[in-house]
Amino acid sequence: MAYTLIVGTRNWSSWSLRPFVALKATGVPFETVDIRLRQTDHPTTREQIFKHSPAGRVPVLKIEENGNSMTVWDSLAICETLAERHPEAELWPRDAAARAMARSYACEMHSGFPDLRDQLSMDFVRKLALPGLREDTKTQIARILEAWDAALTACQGEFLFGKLSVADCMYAPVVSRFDTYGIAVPASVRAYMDRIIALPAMREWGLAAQAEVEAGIA
Ligand SMILES: N[C@@H](CCC(=O)N[C@@H](CS)C(=O)NCC(=O)O)C(=O)O
Repeated sequence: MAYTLIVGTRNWSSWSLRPFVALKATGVPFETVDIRLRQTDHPTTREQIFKHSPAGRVPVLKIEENGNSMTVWDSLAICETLAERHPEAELWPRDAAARAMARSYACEMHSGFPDLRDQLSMDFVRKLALPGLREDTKTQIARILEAWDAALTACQGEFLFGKLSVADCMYAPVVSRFDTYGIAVPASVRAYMDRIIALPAMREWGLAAQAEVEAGIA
């Protein structure tokens, strides 16, 4: 069995970061293929991504197994597939009620917060000035802080649902964004953010993102 994760420019690709953190949590070795986003010269970003996925977006996970090749695209589909294939990693909580809640958190992130994404785009290694926020962006930030606080208070664990789960993976880029733009957060949330930032997967991602910045491609 061999995994290859196709990711976008590390400094920017918030969607790619999610399954990277999940894949690291499984402990299974994997290769990465980096595709430069926002590349308009030949070959364009789109052309490169289409070599790997019919959806034309990263992340993409390729699984080679028993002579067969399988392609999974979309961050949440990849995280779900990893959770199913590696139950020992407990990427979803064991308890059914907690699992339903963690799924709600992951899906709320996956399908929501458009203004936050638009105004506070991920720039993994930089610290940037907070732009003037729209009311919708402020509401979305408040909702995320409320959701994190509720889960951390209920579970009293290191991560949203105790052990690192897909919910944390889905929110890892939001942690990075809050850090980049210096969003004011309560102490309990700050401690949670620091634990996410300290994950080896985040550090490894950060080194690759830093290299991109130094190379002038991000
Ligand atoms: N909902 C998708 C979104 C994926 C997505 O939008 N990826 C961006 C990069 S972060 C992309 O591939 N953009 C293609 C491009 O820039 O041409 C997911 O969860 O994976």
